[in-house]
Amino acid sequence: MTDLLTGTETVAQERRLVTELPGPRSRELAARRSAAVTSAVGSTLPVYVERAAGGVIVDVDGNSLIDLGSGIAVTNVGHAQPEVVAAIQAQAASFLHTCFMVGPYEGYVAVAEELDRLTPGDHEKRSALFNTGAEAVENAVKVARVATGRSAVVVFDHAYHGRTNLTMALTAKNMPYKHGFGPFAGEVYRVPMSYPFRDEPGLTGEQAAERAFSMIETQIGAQNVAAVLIEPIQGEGGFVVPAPGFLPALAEWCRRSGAVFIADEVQTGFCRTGAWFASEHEQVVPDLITTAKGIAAGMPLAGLTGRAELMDAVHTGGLGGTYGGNPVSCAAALASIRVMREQDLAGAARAIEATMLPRLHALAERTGVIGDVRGRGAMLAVEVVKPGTTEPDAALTAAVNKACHAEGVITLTAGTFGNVLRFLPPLVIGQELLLEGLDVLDAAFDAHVAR
Ligand code: PLZ
Repeated sequence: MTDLLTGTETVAQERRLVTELPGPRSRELAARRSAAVTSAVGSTLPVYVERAAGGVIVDVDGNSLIDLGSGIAVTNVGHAQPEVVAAIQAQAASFLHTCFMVGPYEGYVAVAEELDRLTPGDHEKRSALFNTGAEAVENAVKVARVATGRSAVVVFDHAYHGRTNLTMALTAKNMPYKHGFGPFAGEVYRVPMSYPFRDEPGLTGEQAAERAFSMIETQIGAQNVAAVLIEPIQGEGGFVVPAPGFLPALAEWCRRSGAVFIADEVQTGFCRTGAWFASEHEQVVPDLITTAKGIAAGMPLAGLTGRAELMDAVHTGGLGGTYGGNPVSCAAALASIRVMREQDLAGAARAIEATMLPRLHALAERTGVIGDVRGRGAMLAVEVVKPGTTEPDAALTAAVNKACHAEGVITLTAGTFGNVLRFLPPLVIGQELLLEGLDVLDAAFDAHVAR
């Protein structure tokens, strides 16, 4: 079937396995790949993609897989969303690139207007656009340093902010992100995160924040801190939701200390957690906010948005890049944002939570190997442990993950200890498809948990 609007093939929203996984065409491509592509880049799935739409990915052998990963929280509006595809096609037919620093265009301005409007807080804001989440984070640090005249950046245990040199320094986990790649950028200080499942029981968000402040004040000095940078819900670190009160306390400490509070919403942004941005769940208003991933449905685009006086503290020409805010990416972003608004995808994320949470809790109850079920909206996870303990079980996590893939359901892992299974379905996924994905997950646990 061909979609009349875009000319793209539509894809049946179903799980259908017609070969073993990987099938023969995928195996052929895997052989070509290993002769051509460095083994330093890995892939989660054993199959190669031919097309995708909505909540389904079809591989080169004709197998149809349920996507509970969204290309790591990117295709929030669904794969190949027709209005987004049409916007990309129309922009591609007009012009592909001029470089905004050379020949400016409306799309960039319109995306900045949307970001200024949609991000938390009704203060005067300005935005700049980049290509990747890591680039947005790097630029947030640049802005904070110029605006404060200070250099120290505070980050948290389990944080993930990217793979460039500065963002590797900001990222917590050694393997695979940092190992052997140092020396890393300086003036980065790590303090304890609020991690309710692993903190002493009963530790409140405010107490966890105090623990961080005392470390900042003794080891760095509040007057040296340019920025406190945090993911409101940690992504790669394992969907860690800090205890209530933690984020507001950090924001308040920054206000008192003259430091910039930066929310990295690269993974949590754009309706993923049931709100436009995860900071909203605790009415936190960041000074700067980084966005990427879900902003443009798969086209490379990232944003940095914040208080006008901070963003404009940088000298003209101080921020930029050849491709930042590419016109095709901007067209994709504007169409995606329109779809999110018109289809209330924040509400869709909350509906996904309402479907999934009881299922995940029942799974935990039945299997005894899930120590924690957590997340918000369509950003949910289970932390897999040895029964009755908090001891991570990365081997079981990997086995269940692989079993899901073999049955045509795309799941992802995360976590400092590799023991978190995370779920990031496209927000438009159909209820039946989602339930079928959960059935497969149940069966994968049952097959691997000893009784
Ligand atoms: N900040 C919060 O989640 C990207 C990375 C996967 P880029 N997360 C997925 C991997 O193994 O590389 C991410 C994020 C948060 C920043 C980033 C970086 O975004 O667009 O990958 O640079």
